[in-house]
Amino acid sequence: MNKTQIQDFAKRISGTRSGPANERVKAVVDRMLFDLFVLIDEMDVTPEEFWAACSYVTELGKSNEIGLLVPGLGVEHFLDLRQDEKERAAGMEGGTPRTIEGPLYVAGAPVCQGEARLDDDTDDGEILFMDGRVLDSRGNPIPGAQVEVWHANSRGNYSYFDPSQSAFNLRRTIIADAEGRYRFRSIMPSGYSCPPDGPTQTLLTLLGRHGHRPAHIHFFVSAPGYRTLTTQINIKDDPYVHDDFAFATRDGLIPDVAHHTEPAALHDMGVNRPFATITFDFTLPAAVDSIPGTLGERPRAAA
Ligand code: MBD
Ligand code: FE
Repeated sequence: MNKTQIQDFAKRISGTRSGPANERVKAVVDRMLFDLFVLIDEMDVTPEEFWAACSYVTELGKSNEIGLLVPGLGVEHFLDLRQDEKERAAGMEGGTPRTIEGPLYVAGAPVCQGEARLDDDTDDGEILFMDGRVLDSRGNPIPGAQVEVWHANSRGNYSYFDPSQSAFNLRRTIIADAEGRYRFRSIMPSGYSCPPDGPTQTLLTLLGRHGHRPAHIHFFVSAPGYRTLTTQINIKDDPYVHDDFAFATRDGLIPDVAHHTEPAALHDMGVNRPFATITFDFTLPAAVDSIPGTLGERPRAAA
């Protein structure tokens, strides 16, 4: 089609109104429709293809997988890149890199002081001890900082979404001690894979892609006066550590993992099987007026 024909029709749609509008929504939808018309035209999308795409979106919503396809297509990481850029422009310096939240956070996990045990003692995965400090950008500890942590079990599944796990298994909020220190005992997570029969994996397969994430642990780290950090660490030995379907791996988020088997080490930690340790410090940039310092709003599960 000729471009003016597309433009004219798009203009007719955007010019149609019979009452007050939300101007922001209207501007985005007007633009989206024009871009969609151009795409359909230039790529010669057939009606069959178009209606198949509509069925796909319906299925995606019904399966509650929108939050899974968004990271899978790199859109959630793209939002991170834009947020990084905004913060750079506002002069917000340094700090632990952010990376995506993903769709599996659940609000309301038990709050613990200084340390926590995350697992309910039913998972025979490798025992994991993780510790570290929450620091400001000068390297000073932030006492009382809040470290929310959540991760998958040794089969790659998250409590709440996996009803076979106990409530808030592998989810806690830890309040850092007077030295800004947090520590927890848990079990080593496994990587996550998209449901093999779900719409996200269906599209990934059509794109010639897998739907696997490396093993990882999620965090929200916050303290008054600092910008809330959403991040994850990745488990170094995982074969997918640099091949994440959600594009969330970043430099600075792959700490060393030490594996301990010596009887004396087991004795010291009060455990009866080999364990791993990870030490990781979080650095929070100071809040600035022009950038929201708290967690951005999005739909989140709450138990
Ligand atoms: C996850 O565990 C996750 O963190 C993301 C981003 C997507 C799917 C599963
Ligand atoms: Fe995850």
